[in-house]
Amino acid sequence: MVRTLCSYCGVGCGLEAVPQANGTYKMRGDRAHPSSLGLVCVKGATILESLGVNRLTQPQWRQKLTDEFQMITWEQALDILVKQLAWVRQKYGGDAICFYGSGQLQTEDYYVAQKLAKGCLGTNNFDTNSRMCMSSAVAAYQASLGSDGPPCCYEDLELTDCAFLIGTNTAACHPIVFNRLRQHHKRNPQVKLIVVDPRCTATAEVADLHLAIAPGTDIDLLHGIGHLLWQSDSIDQAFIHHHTQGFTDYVQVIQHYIPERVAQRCGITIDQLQQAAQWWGESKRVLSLWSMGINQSAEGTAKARSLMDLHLLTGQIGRPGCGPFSLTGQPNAMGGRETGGLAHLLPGYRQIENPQHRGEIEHFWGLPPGSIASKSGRSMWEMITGLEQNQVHCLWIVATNPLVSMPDLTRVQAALRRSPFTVVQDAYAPTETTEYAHLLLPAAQWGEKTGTMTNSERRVTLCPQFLPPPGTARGDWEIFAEVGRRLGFTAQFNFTSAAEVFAEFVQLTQGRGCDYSGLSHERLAQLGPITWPCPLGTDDTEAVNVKRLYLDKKFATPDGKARFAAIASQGLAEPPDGDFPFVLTTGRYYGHWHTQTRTGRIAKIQKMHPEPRLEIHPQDAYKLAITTGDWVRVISRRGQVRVKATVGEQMRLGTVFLPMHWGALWGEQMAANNLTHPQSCPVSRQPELKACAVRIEPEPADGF
Ligand SMILES: Nc1nc2c(c(=O)[nH]1)N[C@H]1C(S)=C(S)[C@@H](COP(=O)(O)OP(=O)(O)OC[C@H]3O[C@@H](n4cnc5c(=O)[nH]c(N)nc54)[C@H](O)[C@@H]3O)O[C@H]1N2
Ligand SMILES: Nc1nc2c(c(=O)[nH]1)N[C@H]1C(S)=C(S)[C@@H](COP(=O)(O)OP(=O)(O)OC[C@H]3O[C@@H](n4cnc5c(=O)[nH]c(N)nc54)[C@H](O)[C@@H]3O)O[C@H]1N2
Ligand code: SF4
Ligand SMILES: [Mo]
Repeated sequence: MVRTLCSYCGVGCGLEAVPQANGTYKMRGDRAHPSSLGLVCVKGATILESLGVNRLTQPQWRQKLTDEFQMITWEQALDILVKQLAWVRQKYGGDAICFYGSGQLQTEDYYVAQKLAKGCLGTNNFDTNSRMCMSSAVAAYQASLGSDGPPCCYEDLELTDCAFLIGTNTAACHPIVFNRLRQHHKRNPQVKLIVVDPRCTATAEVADLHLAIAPGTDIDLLHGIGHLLWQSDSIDQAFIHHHTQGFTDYVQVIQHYIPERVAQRCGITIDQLQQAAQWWGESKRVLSLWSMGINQSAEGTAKARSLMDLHLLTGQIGRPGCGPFSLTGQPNAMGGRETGGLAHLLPGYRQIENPQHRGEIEHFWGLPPGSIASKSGRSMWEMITGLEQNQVHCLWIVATNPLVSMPDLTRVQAALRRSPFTVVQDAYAPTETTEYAHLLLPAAQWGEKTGTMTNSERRVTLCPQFLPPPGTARGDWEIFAEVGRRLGFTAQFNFTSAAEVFAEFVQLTQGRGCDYSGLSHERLAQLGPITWPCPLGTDDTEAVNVKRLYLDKKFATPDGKARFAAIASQGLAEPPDGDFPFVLTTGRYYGHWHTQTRTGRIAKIQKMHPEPRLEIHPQDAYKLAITTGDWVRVISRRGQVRVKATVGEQMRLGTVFLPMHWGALWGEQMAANNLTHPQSCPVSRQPELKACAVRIEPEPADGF
């Protein structure tokens, strides 16, 4: 039996792969895994079915996008790639090379990629889909608490007396977190569950209070709650005095958020607002959970910081059962942050633009001073604009499917068509993105390679290989290391196992907030999953598994005090108007995973969600003469989608919803991102994937 981790969502449930008599494996929940206690959802339960179909098994190459792919050997593929990298670097400089990665890479993959890109190739253009996912949370933790790193743990789900869920459909997207919280809520009738979401989701359905706010009005709501807490003196003066800075400026802002105005802007009643504030004020332990409804916004960092403000105002942090807790989307987006997997980061929560941090890393990597470029690299969208302006000459895409998941797909398609050289390193083919590649590299995925992943509660789990990779597929870190050696950096990339890679990475975290230095593959195999911080020398019994950060109320800022943010609300980047009167919001279904490369061919899941539907309120549908099952056309300033409608009260008036899971391979004009725009949060550079203005037209069934 092999103990491992589910490689879908950031809950990070433990799995056991049990060998069967016929040589196959069966998956079941691992009861010994502290994060999930044996529970799994439909995705974890069917994970093995995702591994066999549509795999990319051999490198392929073509000179032009209009040519057919030719099968080639690894030797030929590496030769083409290394020559191209060396040539581009020499002719245009490192900045013309971009890597676009994913929170689905393992820690070892991430680390070797950082060393290759930022260290050896001298380009900080290594960004990932986490830019569209967690970067607002990262920026908010840094600014408010002094460092990235969620301060809470899953045990807090069972200790809270008021759970405040904002911009998260936890029941569908983090099912086992939701399951734990829901059990606690059911068993303890005094425990309050507040859900803030424009839609009445499966999560909102079981809430004691559902605040169906207008999209983009979160800051109004949060400041409105802050205002009421401050007015009624339900604040923790001692905590504010000893452990925070910026309270006066915060009050300057929230004093204007009077209940009448807030209720009107958010589209809720004053009673609902007061109820939320009252429960927050009365509760001893308020735990807030959030994900994309907060992060994917042109004011995403300000939204997340305004939520943290409420925790600082009431001293609801640094104790069991309370705190601001971001739910990480992908299985190893956390490991990605800790290895420096965004364009402004270096390993160990270091910053590119800090000369001391660069120096430390250069020295450790055995590279001359100045090897790491001094400016942050291109964010995900700046890679697209770089292609548009002929500044990007090599784009290497790994473990992500941007031709479905990025905003404004028409523009992304046009940019990729101009790309002189695009490498796609993926486990599957075809995907919407392989259609735009010159070179395809087959990657071994979870179960076919050994590595570690870190979940939302900072728990690191070893995922050992137990299956052979298909065809000639190789582990991602092995591919990066081989390229590094061929570029002449033999000493830097002489790793012979994932355990060696991990052992090197953890040294760079020693003494840092995210201290992994007491961890090794061996220790994880022996003791099972362990949370960070785990400094070198931590003994096996007590200190291993630190559950919460900031219990001493010393934050990671220079003076140890947390920072209030005092930021006024702005609202949506593209508000509805006469031509585009609806707000489209986008998100996920329970069964499917992102762009369906993994879940799209699993019969059970297909049956659950056979097609995308536009969800619309009955009154809006009535005006447009639409009933459930009718075809509709959804049109934004950038593109169109043609899908069937589902009419239902779960939607707010004036807001419609589309899932993000369907790309061009499933049919023409199905992708939600044909409609979305790339306007982003100025701090986190995360795009507002949760809202754009659209109009809706009924469509004859035979269409087009
Ligand atoms: N089944 C499934 N689970 C997944 C994934 C998957 O693909 N499928 N992906 C994983 C990943 S990477 C991620 S990032 C997470 C995402 O997890 P979630 O963030 O929970 O999922 P979403 O459906 O994207 O969006 C959450 C909710 O935000 C609401 N929302 C929209 N606009 C606003 C707003 O202005 N304010 C507020 N308060 N709410 C708003 C939407 O109505 C939606 O219900 O899920 C992870 N888990
Ligand atoms: N409109 C809208 N758009 C969104 C969102 C939204 O809510 N609304 N959410 C955004 C968010 S939060 C996210 S996280 C992104 C997700 O978007 P993507 O990252 O594009 O989605 P995935 O389908 O998970 O793509 C992962 C790819 O990696 C491949 N893969 C799997 N395992 C491995 C491996 O081990 N190695 C390699 N090399 N490849 C592997 C898979 O085959 C697949 O092609 O979408 C973003 N886009
Ligand atoms: S909740 Fe997430 S980690 Fe757990 S089984 Fe489901 S998809 Fe996997
Ligand atoms: Mo995500």
